[in-house]
Amino acid sequence: SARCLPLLFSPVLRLLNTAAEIAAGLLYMASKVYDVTEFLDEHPGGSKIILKYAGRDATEAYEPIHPPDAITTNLPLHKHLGPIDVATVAKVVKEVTEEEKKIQLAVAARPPLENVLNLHEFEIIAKAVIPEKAWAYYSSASDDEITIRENRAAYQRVWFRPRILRDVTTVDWSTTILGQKSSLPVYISATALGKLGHPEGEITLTRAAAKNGVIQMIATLASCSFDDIINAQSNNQTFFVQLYVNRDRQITKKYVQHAEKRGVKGLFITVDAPQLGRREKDMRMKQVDDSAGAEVQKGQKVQKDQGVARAISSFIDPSLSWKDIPWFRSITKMPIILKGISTAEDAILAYEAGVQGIVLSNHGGRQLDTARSGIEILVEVTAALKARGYWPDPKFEIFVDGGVRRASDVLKALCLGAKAVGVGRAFLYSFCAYGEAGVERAIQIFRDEFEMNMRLLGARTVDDLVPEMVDASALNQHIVPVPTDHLFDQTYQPMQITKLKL
Ligand code: 173
Repeated sequence: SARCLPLLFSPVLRLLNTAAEIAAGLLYMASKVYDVTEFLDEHPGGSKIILKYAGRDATEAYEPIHPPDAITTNLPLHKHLGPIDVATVAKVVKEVTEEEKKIQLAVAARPPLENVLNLHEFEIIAKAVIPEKAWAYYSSASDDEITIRENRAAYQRVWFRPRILRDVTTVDWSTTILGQKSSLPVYISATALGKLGHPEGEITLTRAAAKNGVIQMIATLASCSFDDIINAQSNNQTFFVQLYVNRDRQITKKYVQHAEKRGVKGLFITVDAPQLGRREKDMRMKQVDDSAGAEVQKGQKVQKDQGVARAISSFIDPSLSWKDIPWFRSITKMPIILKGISTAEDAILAYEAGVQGIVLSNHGGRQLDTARSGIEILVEVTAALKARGYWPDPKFEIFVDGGVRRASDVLKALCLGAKAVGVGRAFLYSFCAYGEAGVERAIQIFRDEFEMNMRLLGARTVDDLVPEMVDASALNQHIVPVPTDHLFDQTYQPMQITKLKL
């Protein structure tokens, strides 16, 4: 089993390093020693935490919050110093921090799960029970965070045109996504680093999804390893996988082919993140964490502006282009879906490239700020594809994500031509707040909302959801006043200005 330690006084290290280097940070993990001296300021979680464990066993602190391959992808091989006898390494005496005490109180103060009536509420509860750093990473969006707010506002510029007297005794919102059965026209979208917010991480999604016939998209940078998630499979549940394309295509090929071999039914290639957006809440948190500064780093030129996500994203290949699509087609038979399309022009190119679908998405507002919302893009995309005779085409599915908190949001997207909708943060917050049970509750809330809204809309099945059921004429007018979104406004955290040392 894994043991991980940053190292101060191990005999092995003393042979290999000067005292200064050792003080700077040698990590022991999985019974191995790593020299992380030069990595200190790149560390997404700040240097202080590494220095705290330097020279000691860091396994327990490290494992929950890092993707399984974080070390191998981020630390050059020559910094992997070798194996160590764990018995010779000092343990860190774990004291309960102020933050941990606060979290324990907040966990005890959570409302009973049945009191949670909507997906917004998971967010406010999650904020109270997860470390500040996790909240900063999950909740952050890029630049001025205009797009993340627009993702909510856009749904409010779409109004329903409900039909009546249609015998809605039974309504059925189940569907198929890429040919796979789904009990909801919603899939769990990829979000990274689930163990930052809950000790079990993304596997909570897996278990809840299995029990409820929901499809989970596994993130390349999930905290739980890909195989741990697949191994938890039950009820013959369906998985998709989200892919960040590595500069080293052999790594990507291996990952994709392994996913296919393990039965994954769709490859969602992220195409909107050649570089990660600036998420200042995430970056700010690291400033706070590093405010004491690492003595050994004084005077050194170091990159200080990396948040949690950016610091582990350097493997992502910014050279990815349309020319790569045939290669993906050649290495897998899984349906290929491009995740992060923002214009009709690119939707047409995607169709012509022969992929099986697209996700109209702005990456939860975390990439290009003031990029438009998926629901707005949907209208121009379906019109452009139709005009060329490309769509409707059962072999080309259009998905939307970003800002979805209600079944009514989903129904609007389906009316406008989406096959299904991705929900990322809302499910993430549901497991941060209550673990697996929270995810089940979130799914139950969706079911209740679908039942009511479909009855009121006069749609018995998803096939009844047509463009005539919505008025989307204001969707691309960005100055239309929208009704106050009270729940979102209460959960949304305004950004903060850096502190003056007065
Ligand atoms: O949005 C993200 O945070 C994200 O996609 C990501 C990318 C690289 C590393 C971690 C997360």
